[in-house]
Amino acid sequence: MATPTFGTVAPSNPMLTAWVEKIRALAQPDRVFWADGSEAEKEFLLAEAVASGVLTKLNQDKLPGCYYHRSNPNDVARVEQCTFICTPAKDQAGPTNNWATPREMYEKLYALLKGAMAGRTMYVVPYLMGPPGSPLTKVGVEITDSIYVVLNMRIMSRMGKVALDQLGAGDDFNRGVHSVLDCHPDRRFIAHFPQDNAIISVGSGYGGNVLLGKKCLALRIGSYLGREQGWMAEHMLILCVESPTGEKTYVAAAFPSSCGKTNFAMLIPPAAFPGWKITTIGDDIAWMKPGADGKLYAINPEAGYFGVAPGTNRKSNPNAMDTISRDTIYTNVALTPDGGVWWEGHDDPAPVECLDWKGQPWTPASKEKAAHPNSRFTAPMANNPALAAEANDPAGVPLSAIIFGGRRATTMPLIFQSFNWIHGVYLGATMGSEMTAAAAGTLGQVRRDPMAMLPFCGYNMGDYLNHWLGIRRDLTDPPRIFHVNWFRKDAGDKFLWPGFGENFRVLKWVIDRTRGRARASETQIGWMPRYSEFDWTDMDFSREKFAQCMRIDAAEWQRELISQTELFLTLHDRLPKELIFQRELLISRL
Ligand code: GTP
Ligand code: SPV
Ligand code: MN
Repeated sequence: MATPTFGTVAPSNPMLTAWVEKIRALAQPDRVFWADGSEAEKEFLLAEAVASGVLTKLNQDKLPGCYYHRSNPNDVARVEQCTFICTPAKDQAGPTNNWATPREMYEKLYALLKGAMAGRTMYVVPYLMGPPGSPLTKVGVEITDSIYVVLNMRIMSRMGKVALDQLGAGDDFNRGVHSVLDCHPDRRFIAHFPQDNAIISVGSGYGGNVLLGKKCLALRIGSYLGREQGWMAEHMLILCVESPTGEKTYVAAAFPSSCGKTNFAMLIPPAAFPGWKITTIGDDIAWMKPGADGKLYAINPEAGYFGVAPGTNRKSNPNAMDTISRDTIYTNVALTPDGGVWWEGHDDPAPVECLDWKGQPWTPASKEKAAHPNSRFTAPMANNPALAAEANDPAGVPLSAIIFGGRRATTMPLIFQSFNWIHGVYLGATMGSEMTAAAAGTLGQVRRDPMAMLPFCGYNMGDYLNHWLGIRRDLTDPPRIFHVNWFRKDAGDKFLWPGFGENFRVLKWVIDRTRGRARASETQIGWMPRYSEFDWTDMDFSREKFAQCMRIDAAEWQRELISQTELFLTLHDRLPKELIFQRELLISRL
């Protein structure tokens, strides 16, 4: 029997093959591999990745179809300082992005790519962001010299033939080029060329830097295209709340990186709410567009989850634990002697001995963490027991609510509702959050992260906020906007709110508000629930504790308003007047 050969069939689209030939001639790989997304190809690539040491096969009895990867220790998170928006004029990228001219950046990166793939295979990965057939869906093609990227892209996107079919003979696809080069921080650039619908990423092998469909296309390029074409690309989960009578309410929520989107999207209501169910449409990205009926419709452009491992366990997120029990790639977690995985906050007790994320022997006595705080799993969304049928619906889902929320030890109450759309946009625009391990930088420091999009907005942030206000014109039934904070702490540095599944009590008030059946009191900062408006069945949470979670502290708000000044000054020349007025109104109310 002839040995099957993989990756040898080039597609017939001449625009695509001409571009691939241009990159091949530049990067000089030993061979070109055309990915078709088939199961047989997956097995072939997995075997190759194991043979070359990129992946380790995990214990297949415990974790069928699961593999393990360690990244270079210098390459464990997104790198905002190396991320560029390349436009002819600086003010197109705006004050919150690193900027270079396209000409300058192409020149620099083509020089780095010259001969860079010698001795390597160049993979060509066609993919869809969005369900096949959706008017919002986009085609991308990623050229990469990383087999790890190919295997992750086939989980995170609809990859291979399905994308070539949608592209047909057309030229409308995102052109992405990725090379790990020598994985040196000095030669690490994530460059976006919005006007060319193109991306070049070099010098990294990690997640958001290299899975180009995700943050690069679906958010940075997507947000740019969305403004031109009348839609929005947002760093949001999408979920469906189903009541015992089968009533469905769709909610999107923007929390900054590592602030709870995956957990909220997979939430299981407490036992005290029989018949209530939450299903997941997406856990990280939403593409949203006003529909003909004046509602805001959202799709999840992704097909998988690239989720934070630490803290994920049977109690905090059972659906995630089921999702990652098979067909999953684990990156930078700890490897146990029996071919299993472990991380801080796993259900299993710390292993007596294991290898940490750097491959070093680790015991519970070790001072370092066994798993990197930004260690991740890549898993197909089809594995999620709570996957919503709507996740594959080309029409998307009509949103009733949008929730903003950051990681705030102080100031921000558990929940409040904006007075209206403009006030809601102000809440999103001024959102603050403590920095997490998802990006290289200072942990714990509060920074302004408008709509959780600070690292992901592909154009001028002032124009972006104007776009948010402008979208309202196409909505006769806009989603109501809310603000949450699961992370407020007491004087002893303990979280005041238990979070996770108990967040359902907050979510229930949100959806009841959108349906006009929950009460609220008007406060200086927005509409807030009283203690009695929450259903506390089976939860021991006193009036006093709730008051602590909801407290509006004058001194804290004074500091909050002062710290917003910095953002407003940064954005001053394009900041919408509406937001300045909202701030003035808030000051006068306080
Ligand atoms: P990205 O994938 O980086 O965009 O992050 P994400 O927003 O999806 O964050 P994720 O749900 O993975 O949560 C990140 C961390 O926050 C994990 O360590 C969780 O355990 C923790 N977390 C999530 N929800 C809650 C909550 O309600 N309360 C508390 N205290 N921690 C939470
Ligand atoms: C985030 O940082 O918001 C992520 C992980 O979702 S990454 O894909 O690495 O950007
Ligand atoms: Mn994210």
